[in-house]
Amino acid sequence: MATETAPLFSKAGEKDVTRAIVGEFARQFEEYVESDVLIAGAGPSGLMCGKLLAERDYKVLIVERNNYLGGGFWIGGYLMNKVTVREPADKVLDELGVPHKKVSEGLHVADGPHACSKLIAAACDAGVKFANLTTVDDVVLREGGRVAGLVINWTPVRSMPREITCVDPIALESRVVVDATGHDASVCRTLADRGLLELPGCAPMWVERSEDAVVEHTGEIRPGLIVIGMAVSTVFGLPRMGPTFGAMLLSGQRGAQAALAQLDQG
Ligand code: 48F
Repeated sequence: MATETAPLFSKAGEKDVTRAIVGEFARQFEEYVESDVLIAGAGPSGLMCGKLLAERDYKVLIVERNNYLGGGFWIGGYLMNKVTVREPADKVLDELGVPHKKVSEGLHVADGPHACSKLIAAACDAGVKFANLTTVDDVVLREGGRVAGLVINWTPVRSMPREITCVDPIALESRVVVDATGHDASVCRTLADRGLLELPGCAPMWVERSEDAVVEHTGEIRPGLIVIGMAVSTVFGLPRMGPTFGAMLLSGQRGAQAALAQLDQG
């Protein structure tokens, strides 16, 4: 005769699972309708910036159009998952606990999945929250041209025929907005489309110039709007750098300093 063994798992059923997801999602979403910092894009620059601001106890939400976080940091280049950083950004890898190898003078290599997952985990540990599968459509613009929030929609809405989905977006407010959307510079583009900003696009690759230039140009470009990472190249017409990530990490740090200069004023 077969004997019944006690179940391994708790008795929570389907309705409990659904309630847990809906309840927690709605609670967090409502809480983050207003935050200190909204970051568009969860690539290396956005994650780095968010981590540092959340470590200072600021309320940070990163809006990411994909279902996965990390942007281009999983893959080094040409579909190969080794990422490079040039010194001095190897120190950031040390801080994150990412193993890396010095392969030539001033150049370090790490595993993309290891580096990217450590950075995501560090941002989560610091308290950053995420709205993924969510696309930034527009900005909230206030008096004096101050960027005061982001207009967002579910990413799938974009890929559905207009006659089926006429779904209005919703808006989130924040004290500071950061454009970390990479080459697209999606937030800045909403201003450029209205003639409020020039957007020359990035110049051809030149790694020795581009990394320094991106970090130097990182900062506030309009009241309330900070630009970081590859979006800086697009906005200032700087050379691209290809598959090396030191400037993304240091630009994220510099963007966080620019945000703190505003947030710490109270
Ligand atoms: O592209 P991405 O990794 O930007 P980054 O932090 O780093 C750039 C490097 O990966 C690499 C490089 C230099 O090393 O050339 O490209 O500047 O991450 C940008 C993130 O923003 C998301 C996008 O899916 C990606 O994860 N994103 C872009 N547009 C939107 C967006 C949008 N409109 N709404 C939400 N997310």
